[in-house]
Amino acid sequence: MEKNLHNSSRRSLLKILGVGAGALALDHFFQFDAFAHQQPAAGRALPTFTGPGANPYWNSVGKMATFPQKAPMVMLTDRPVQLETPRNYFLDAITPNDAFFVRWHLESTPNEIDLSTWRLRIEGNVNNPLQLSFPDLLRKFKPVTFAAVNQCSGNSRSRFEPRVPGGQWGNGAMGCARWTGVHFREILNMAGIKSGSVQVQMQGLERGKGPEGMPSYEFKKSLNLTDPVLDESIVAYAMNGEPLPMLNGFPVRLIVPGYFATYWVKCLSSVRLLDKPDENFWMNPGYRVPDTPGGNTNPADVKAGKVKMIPISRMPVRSFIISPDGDTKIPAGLPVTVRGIAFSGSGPVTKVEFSDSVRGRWRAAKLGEDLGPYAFRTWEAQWTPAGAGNYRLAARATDEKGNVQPDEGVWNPGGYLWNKIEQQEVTVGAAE
Ligand SMILES: Nc1nc2c(c(=O)[nH]1)N[C@H]1C(S)=C(S)[C@@H](COP(=O)(O)O)O[C@H]1N2
Ligand SMILES: [Mo]
Repeated sequence: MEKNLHNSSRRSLLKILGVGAGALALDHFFQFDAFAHQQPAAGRALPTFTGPGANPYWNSVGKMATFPQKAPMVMLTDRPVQLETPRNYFLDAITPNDAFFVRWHLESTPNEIDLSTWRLRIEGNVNNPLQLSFPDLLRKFKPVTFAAVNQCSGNSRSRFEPRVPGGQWGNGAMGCARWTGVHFREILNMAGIKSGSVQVQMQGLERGKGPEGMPSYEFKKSLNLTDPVLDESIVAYAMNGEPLPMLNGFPVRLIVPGYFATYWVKCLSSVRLLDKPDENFWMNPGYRVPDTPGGNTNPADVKAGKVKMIPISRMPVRSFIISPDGDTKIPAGLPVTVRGIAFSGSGPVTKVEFSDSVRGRWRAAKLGEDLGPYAFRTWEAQWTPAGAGNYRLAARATDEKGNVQPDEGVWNPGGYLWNKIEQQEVTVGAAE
């Protein structure tokens, strides 16, 4: 799954990044009206299938907006910036940088970074605290590259019934890129972890509103030092062979393959070894899921205080139909190629099945190129609608561990872990 970045592209990265080109002005773009609070019909979840017509609800309900280094994207909020990737980009397994979704929690996100003074600090319970410069990261460690899906814990939250608070994402709070960087473990080893350390904490550069010391003033996430995912995690300085867009965490972010994006700390600036578990807001109560099968519970049990909550970790298996998207009528009797993607946080997708009706039989779809166990896997299925009418197309993925997408939606108070089988309604017309 790993391969060295070619020396030439490393050199050009050094060149691009070494001369202070990291100073990217984000503050000179026009402001948007406050649609920050726009939500679909109060109290009603969006449908769990996407239908034909101009507003098929695959994405969230928002206006298109163009931010620096970004193509037009569906905007949820502008402060902090939250942008969803439009559906059509998922026809490919790799999501382009300029269309990769954006999610920040705090308002004051960095607009520019001066790489000549920027340092990555490794501190806390270590023998040898480090301050690594950007060239240090490129020169002192062996680069590795792999593709992995970054998905927000709250992707598809707008489907939750009953509705839960939080960004009402459609399905576009996810993306897959080829990440290049250095093994997190190598950096930790260089600093020398002192005995008695239990977790490693990652902190981003941005700050929140209000006084220092407020629970959410800084964005900090931690992983257990015993978690095997640390051996696969990298500090990435390139995304699809280019510097990370500022909004996606320039100059470096953590990549935690298989885990939800909340741990993929952007604009990573401090790595801190802790001798006790991190209880900061973003670890507790933030980003917790019920300690139940599939993270499923119900409002009554939560209210009764019966539900034990644990930190979110791996992404469940999912698949999506990307085309047809329901917008155009399909002629009866002619073959259509149904296309989509699938992925899982627990190793490779082994099977995608396709069906053309809710009670219909599942049949195997053809899997596309394998870009590694944590990447999107494209799939396609040939389908010839027999006659005119409305059809509900569905896709269902299975991963190597035998996990398969459920028929019913999950419910938990954070609006996390949605992976119900997706349906796409299409209209088939008589061929004229
Ligand atoms: N510094 C920092 N890193 C962060 C966050 C943040 O608010 N600040 N949000 C996390 C969450 S919850 C998500 S979904 C992803 C979004 O990554 P993206 O904006 O590159 O798509 O970043 C993660 N890393
Ligand atoms: Mo997220």
